[in-house]
Amino acid sequence: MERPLKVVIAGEKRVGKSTLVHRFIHNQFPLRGLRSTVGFDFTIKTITLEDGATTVIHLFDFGGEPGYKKIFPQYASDSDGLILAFDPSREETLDALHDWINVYDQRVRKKESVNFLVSTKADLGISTSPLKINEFRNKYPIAEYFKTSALTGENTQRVFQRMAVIIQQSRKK
Ligand SMILES: Nc1nc2c(ncn2[C@@H]2O[C@H](COP(=O)(O)OP(=O)(O)OP(=O)(O)O)[C@@H](O)[C@H]2O)c(=O)[nH]1
Ligand SMILES: [Mg+2]
Repeated sequence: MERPLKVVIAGEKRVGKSTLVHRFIHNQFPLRGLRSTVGFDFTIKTITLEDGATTVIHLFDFGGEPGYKKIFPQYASDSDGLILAFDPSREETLDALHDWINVYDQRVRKKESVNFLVSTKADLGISTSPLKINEFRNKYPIAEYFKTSALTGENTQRVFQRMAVIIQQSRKK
């Protein structure tokens, strides 16, 4: 069997990482809200791709507490994919992603991982300036950018589907 795809999700506290994962796994918005993640949560999910093939994803959802940046590289260093999440209603959470990337540094810069930039909470109707997004994308090798909402389900399956497809393509090279 094919090696599972290891995907890591990072970003500041309360941007909605765990809620995005919850929506992806259970197809539901957690009504009571989730607790802040302590360390990281690990989830395994089998997904079916558009061509009917199945693949297993191992998801590591990191808590955004600054102290976790120390443990992040140790667990993230051999991952295939990185999802960088920010909350458009708090633009500083986009700026803070530079820090998360710096911790993850080598794999991103050497293009050893497939990196996505993901904004959350699209249902709030606050968008980030395309200029800022482009600036970020020019600085780092970001394969794709998605606007998501765990509340409405917008793009929540698509992010993970695309991640799986692109990782598989990069493995075949
Ligand atoms: N309106 C709206 N709120 C959201 C959405 N996703 C998450 N939230 C809210 O944002 C808050 C934080 O969500 P979490 O998923 O716990 O955030 P996190 O990034 O995992 O936070 P840490 O584990 O502390 O790093 C919660 O109150 C969620 O209900 C969304 O798509 N829309
Ligand atoms: Mg969390």
